[in-house]
Amino acid sequence: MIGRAFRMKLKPGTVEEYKRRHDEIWPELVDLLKNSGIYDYSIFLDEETLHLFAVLKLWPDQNIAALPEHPVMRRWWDHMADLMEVEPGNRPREWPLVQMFHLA
Ligand code: RM4
Repeated sequence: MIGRAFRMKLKPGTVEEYKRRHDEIWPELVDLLKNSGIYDYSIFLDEETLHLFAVLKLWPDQNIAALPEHPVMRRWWDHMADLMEVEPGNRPREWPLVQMFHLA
């Protein structure tokens, strides 16, 4: 198993809408993420700081590096940009997280 984790950040007052949009995630985005080699993907919220912690498990032949170029990914990022801290071009700001422990 290959793991990857990173932090993102919500804008104030967006928690419910962020959850709602992910509850209605587009089927074509689910297909894209799975076809990119992600087989398990969770996002956790720290309600105090509005930091989001994304934790991914990847197949060895994963290709998530290509995701930022994909039109569906870009459309989703445009769709989410009003809720999240983003870079120019609407990719969410991401801060890498370092794994300190793993129990399997
Ligand atoms: C997040 C953000 C991430 C995406 C997930 C599904 O809010 O847009 O980039 O991987 O949604």
